[in-house]
Amino acid sequence: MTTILQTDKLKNFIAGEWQEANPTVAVHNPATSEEIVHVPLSGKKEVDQAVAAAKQAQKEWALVPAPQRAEVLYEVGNIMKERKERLSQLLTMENGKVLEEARGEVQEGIDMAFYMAGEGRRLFGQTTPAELKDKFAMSQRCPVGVVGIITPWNFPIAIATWKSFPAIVAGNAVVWKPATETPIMAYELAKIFTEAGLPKGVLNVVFGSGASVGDAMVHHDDIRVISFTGSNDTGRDIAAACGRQLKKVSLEMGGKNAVIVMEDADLDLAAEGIIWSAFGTSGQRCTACSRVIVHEHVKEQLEERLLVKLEELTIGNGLDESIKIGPIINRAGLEKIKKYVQIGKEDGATLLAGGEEWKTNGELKGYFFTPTIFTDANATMRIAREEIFGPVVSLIPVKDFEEAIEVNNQVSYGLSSSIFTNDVNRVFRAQRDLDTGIVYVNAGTTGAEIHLPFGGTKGTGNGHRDSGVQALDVFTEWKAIYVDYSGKLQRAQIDIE
Ligand code: UN1
Repeated sequence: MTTILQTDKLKNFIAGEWQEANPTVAVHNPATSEEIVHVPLSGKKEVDQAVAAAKQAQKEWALVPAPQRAEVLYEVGNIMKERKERLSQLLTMENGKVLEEARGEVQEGIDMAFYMAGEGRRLFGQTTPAELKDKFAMSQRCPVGVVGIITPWNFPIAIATWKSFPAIVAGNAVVWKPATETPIMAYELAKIFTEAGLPKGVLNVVFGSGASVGDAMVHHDDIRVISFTGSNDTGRDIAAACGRQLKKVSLEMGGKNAVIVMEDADLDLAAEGIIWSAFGTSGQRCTACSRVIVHEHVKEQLEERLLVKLEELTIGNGLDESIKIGPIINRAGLEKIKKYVQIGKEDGATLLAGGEEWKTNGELKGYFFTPTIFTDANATMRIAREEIFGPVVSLIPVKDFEEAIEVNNQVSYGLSSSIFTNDVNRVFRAQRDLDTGIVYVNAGTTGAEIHLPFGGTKGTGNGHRDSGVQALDVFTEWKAIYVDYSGKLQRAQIDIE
């Protein structure tokens, strides 16, 4: 590993310098349990240093014209393109997702670089008529200052780009806490930013746990925005702490996403969509399909098709191109999945396939779980309500379209949903009535594109969106500007003729 990474101990990136911090903890490849690098467990001291550096750098950065700020992002995109294969290999090593998916994730970051670089020449505000004569009115986006981003291990580079690129093009400086399970993508991205010419201090990376680094960021007076993707419990704590400080906070906290399969659907296509969105990334996506709401008339036909397609899923080390299903991130993740399978059985769902840890004959020492399908589940069961974050999907039979929509909307999350049908009227009713931030028609629940808003309703978030032009709303303040060129005092709402 040292040979590819050229280091066996990562350092924080503060004020443009690599700074050693202690103690450190080992990071393991989840497919092999092999130690790949050590990462610092920093604390408040390092956060304070990073925020001070960011605050200093942001003053200058905000004065750089946005199209020039964007030039750095174009360069970041170019370097990421050149290094796509290296980044993908490293991503598979630290996260476990199969190489094809790792390449897809890196591509998502490249797309975000060019998309947000384009914003350097937009960042549109509005001009609007003023209500008084000889008066001009406009609104403008302004940077907020120092922003804190906290990113998860399941998309360690894509989600980081969704947050850091809009923040940087808008003229903010960033303090970033990546997940300790997947620090290599942060290390690589910080190096790329440096080579692309980002001024020192505009991006700072502080490695460490949520309890120390994350907490220090959330409570730091000079961090004006927190953008977080991660667990629901942590997100709620962050929201409460930010609320007390009147700090802007953007949260994305997962889903309990469903594919609806109506009786008129193309069942082969539906089965393919379900398999990909339920078992891709071993189900460790916020957008993963974990419920299938199926019309009772086609339930058995769908089950048959799913079982056939399941046979094609090879499990193993994602670096091997023939593998379709990689490992679970760590022991705790695996234990959680096992626990939910047990709960599903106890609650009376029927186990159709999988349901157990995948044994590796001693060759691979990682954490693997077989793709698992429950059937005849109902909407009240815990496996149909709680986020499992693993390759487990539950079929819930329903009588009609109305019931399908109701079951979809019953959960406390609202990230993604999907419907397979060939009835155009149902398509339009579904896209109106599905209470999620993302809706797919005749496709699974994963695969969001970066130029559209990413996020959801209810327990998934707090109304903000990652990616898309909407991400700029998180990292900018609106300023309304009035210029009176009448040469006299004109009172709004009063001096109207
Ligand atoms: C996530 O799981 O948090 O839509 C992100 C998708 C990917 C991003 C997932 N483009 O599945």
